[in-house]
Amino acid sequence: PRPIDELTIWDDAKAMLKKARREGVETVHDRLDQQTPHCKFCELGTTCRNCTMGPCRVSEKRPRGVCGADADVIVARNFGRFVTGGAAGHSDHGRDLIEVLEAIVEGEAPDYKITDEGKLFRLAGEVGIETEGRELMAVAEDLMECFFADFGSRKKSVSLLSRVPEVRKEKWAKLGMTPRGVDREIAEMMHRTHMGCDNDAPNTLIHAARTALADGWGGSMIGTELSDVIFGTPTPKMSTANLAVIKEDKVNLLVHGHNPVVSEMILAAAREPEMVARAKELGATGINVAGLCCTGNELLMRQGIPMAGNHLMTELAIITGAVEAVVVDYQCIMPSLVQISGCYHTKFIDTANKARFTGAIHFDFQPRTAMKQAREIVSIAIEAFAERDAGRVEIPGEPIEIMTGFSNEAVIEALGGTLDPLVKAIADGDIRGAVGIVGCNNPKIKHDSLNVGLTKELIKKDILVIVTGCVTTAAGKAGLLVPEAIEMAGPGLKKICGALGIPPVLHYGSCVDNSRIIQLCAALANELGVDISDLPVGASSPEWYSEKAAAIGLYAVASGIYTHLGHPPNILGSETVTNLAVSGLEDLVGASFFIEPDAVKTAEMFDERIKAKRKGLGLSE
Ligand code: SF4
Ligand code: WCC
Ligand code: FE2
Repeated sequence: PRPIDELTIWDDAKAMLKKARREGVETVHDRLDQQTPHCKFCELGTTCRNCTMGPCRVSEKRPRGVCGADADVIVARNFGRFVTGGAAGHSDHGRDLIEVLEAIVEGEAPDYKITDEGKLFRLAGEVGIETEGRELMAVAEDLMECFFADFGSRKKSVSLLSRVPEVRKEKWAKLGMTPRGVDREIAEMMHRTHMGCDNDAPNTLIHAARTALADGWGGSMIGTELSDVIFGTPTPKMSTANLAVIKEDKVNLLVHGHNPVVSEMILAAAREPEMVARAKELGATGINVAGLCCTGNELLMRQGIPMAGNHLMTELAIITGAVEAVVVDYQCIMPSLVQISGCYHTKFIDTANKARFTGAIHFDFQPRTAMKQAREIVSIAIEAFAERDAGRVEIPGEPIEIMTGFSNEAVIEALGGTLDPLVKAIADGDIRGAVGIVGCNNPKIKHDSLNVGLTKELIKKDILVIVTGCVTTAAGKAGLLVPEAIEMAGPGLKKICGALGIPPVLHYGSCVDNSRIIQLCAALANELGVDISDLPVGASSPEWYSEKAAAIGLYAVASGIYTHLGHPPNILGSETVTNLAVSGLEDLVGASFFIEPDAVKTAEMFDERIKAKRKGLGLSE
């Protein structure tokens, strides 16, 4: 096995990896070793399994599959389906929020309510629903219908494109990139990539971009906005992160996955006095709900609950031996968590019929019965406390302080109600530009080394960083999510963030909340009367692994945002596809991807880009 020091930058992770080796518990790193080297064809994207005349693997020696498809076609199809998997994940999550809104409107969800009524009315106004003098529930019903229709096939474009600058929409229309309906684009990609359909790589990629845009400006954005409506729009607050948020004297319940519909209810149940009383009867001092991955981000942003870890910490959290239950919904949940839970007293509980895990305790979590089910789940966690083996508990380190809760609404409020102060700070060069650093961990990359490394490099250059997803915990553990982190930033950021009392790295939420970032970009572009591609901004996913991250990257690029990936997707087997991704898209949508595994070089690339964009806007470098 590789030395533990090479696997991660964190002490808490190293301590648990040592414990895992001591206790004979297998982790993601061990399995990566078993899987290495990977299949070369698959790495290049030149393998096709789309029909049973194959499977085919193309190379210089055998350049066409049985049907005649070449590497360009095969790579484009594979990448198209890959992105579509991600768009489907985010968007189906968004749909679940519409279904909860529907249940609220129909009076079928007694445990949920509309928390941010103002936001619901604002949203309705944005998509052209009459709000003047109307009842909340009537407007909510119209909004629910409008968003459901965004998933269908009869619209010319998804409704929240109302936020996009006209010039950008014209570009999309010309290219055939306008997202019409979320499910429609997803289904059409499956059609196009069936044998004998779209056999022109650039054409397939244009549709991949359209599908990604349906995610960013459709499914994800609806997910974010309705989560705010139902659970409240985030406001700045303090919390903590790392494995030490797990408490030796408490019942520890970790929520993992993405959908706040489940985790919010779990948290509410865990706060009930009867639940706490039962935990105390069993000798605990209380119940501690902490987060993993994105449902953790959701609860962190809105409720300030602590974050136990990101993607590569999920196995390690259980290895502390102090976790009574892991409650999951869907996405990014390693099935290995079931086996690791089995090595301890930990109960592994799944809650979604569309994401079941063999060996888990299953709940078919429904809006109508949410609180009752949440109580049952929390009770399972509490009772498990009695089974904990104190001799196997090891919780490393001390929790690190973080600041969270930066929705666009909160940011605008902090700025005094308009974007003007932000525009001025950018014009003055105090904030030279902004980069959203988002996404995952990948065991092929030293855990969080690039996530943290790039963030630090950028703020030194007075480039504001916005983080979401699993980069949140990385930035937080590195001490970058507190106001004091301005000491690590350049003079301009130090001045502006210091005056506002905010960190130079802002936590903007979960992965679907990347929609908040593109919304902010669109608002800035509209304010300046330019296209998004004219802004001094960028996006990065340094340690990405998932289909969803690819969808996010592609909707960022298609929206006009220069986007960095720390390692390439499986497209290098086609020069056409690779060239399009890293340069050709620039001519089409005004932005492209760039691939760079080094944090310092990446920061320099962003710096150059931001200089050029500032110059284009007539600003000093
Ligand atoms: Fe092979 Fe073509 Fe079938 Fe793909 S679609 S498996 S390349 S024959
Ligand atoms: Ni979003 Fe990436 Fe984390 Fe999963 S939770 S691992 S997609 S960043
Ligand atoms: Fe393969």
